[in-house]
Amino acid sequence: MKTKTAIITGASGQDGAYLIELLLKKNYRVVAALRRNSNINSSRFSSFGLEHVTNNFLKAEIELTEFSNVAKLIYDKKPTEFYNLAAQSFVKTSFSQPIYSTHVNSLGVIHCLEAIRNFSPKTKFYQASTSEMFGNTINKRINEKTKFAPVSPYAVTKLYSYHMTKLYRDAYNLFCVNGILFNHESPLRGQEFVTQKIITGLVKIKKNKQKYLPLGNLDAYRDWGHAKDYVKAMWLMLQQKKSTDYIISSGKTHSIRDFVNKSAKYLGMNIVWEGSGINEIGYDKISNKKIIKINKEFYRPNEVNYLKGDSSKAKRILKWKPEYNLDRLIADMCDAALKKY
Ligand code: NAP
Ligand code: G4F
Repeated sequence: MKTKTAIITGASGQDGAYLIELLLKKNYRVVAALRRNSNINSSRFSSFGLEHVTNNFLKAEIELTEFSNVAKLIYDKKPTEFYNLAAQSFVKTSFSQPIYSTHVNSLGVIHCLEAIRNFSPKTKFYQASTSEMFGNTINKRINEKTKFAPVSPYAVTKLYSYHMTKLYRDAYNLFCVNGILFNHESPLRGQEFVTQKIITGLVKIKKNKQKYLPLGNLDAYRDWGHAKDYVKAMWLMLQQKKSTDYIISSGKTHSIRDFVNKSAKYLGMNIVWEGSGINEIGYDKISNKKIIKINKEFYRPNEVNYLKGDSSKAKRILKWKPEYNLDRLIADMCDAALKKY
């Protein structure tokens, strides 16, 4: 059988690392598309023993906002599959850098689609879409038919790309898929995202390397899964006969406060909350120390208060079955942080 080639943009990110590992196990030739200065971040896939380029693991330089970079890579490699994971992915930064976020998350995607249409129309395209596009859907389970109502620049940039991906599928008959993924985390999650920030902070406090953990809105709810499970869904989406869009989620939702309580419990702490709003404080009953403070800086101008997804379609068609629940995810992240610090 002919070796399949996959290009992965955002290869130095959390999902990139897990997807590289998965595809290499499936005997793909993987091209990790990286920015020039992504080298410092290639530590993520180095953690899987991928230090050096081999016949099946190649690296290519890409800046998604440069059409010539994207076009040349697609023209040269004519990949079987193209996973577009690159993005300015931090919602809070999209409020301070909306134009830059649009360049990467919206124009970057049309660069990929145009290059595929012109130079490699048989390439199957995966777009990293997001649950953020739905905005506020209080107490509703979100499925592929739920109305979009984005409330951040990030979500708007991603919604443009969602529609373009669908348009290229419908108008040009290309194999284009939107994976609409809910929050997924792992030991490789970036330090700025709330789950990693909480776990790293609590571990450092436990080891006397940090005094306080400053947080923002504790009452937002997120539907969290493990990145390792979610990249399997990405791959499955591109193995189908027909291209369509899928929601990938755990189907359960928890507040940031729940996540703090559960992580603290796993680490042998017991948080008691006192006060409210900006004056709320978290004490550890075991050490009798004040360890969590609220800081306005971590609030956003607009918030998605509640996310809960319904992955029935992915379970039915892709036979996707996640292995991790929230407790296992927290255990995996805490164990990794305890080892690291
Ligand atoms: P991540 O860890 O933040 O990784 C983002 C990647 O994009 C990094 O490799 C980064 O490279 C690359 N990148 C950023 N700007 C670029 C540019 N201009 N040109 C080329 N590469 C660029 O994100 P992730 O958590 O793995 O998420 C992967 C994708 O899924 C993103 O598109 C994200 O928006 C989307 N998504 C994530 C989640 C989630 O919960 N994780 C949920 C739904 C959707 P550098 O290392 O050089 O910065
Ligand atoms: O971890 P977060 O920064 O993730 P967010 O905003 O939900 O976005 C992530 O998931 C999306 C999918 O739904 C992806 F598309 C996106 O790329 C990214 O991966 O924040 C989660 C929640 C927010 O409600 C935020 O307001 O946690 C709240 N939060 C409270 N304190 C905080 C903090 N978030 C961060 N980052 N830092 C805090 O101190």
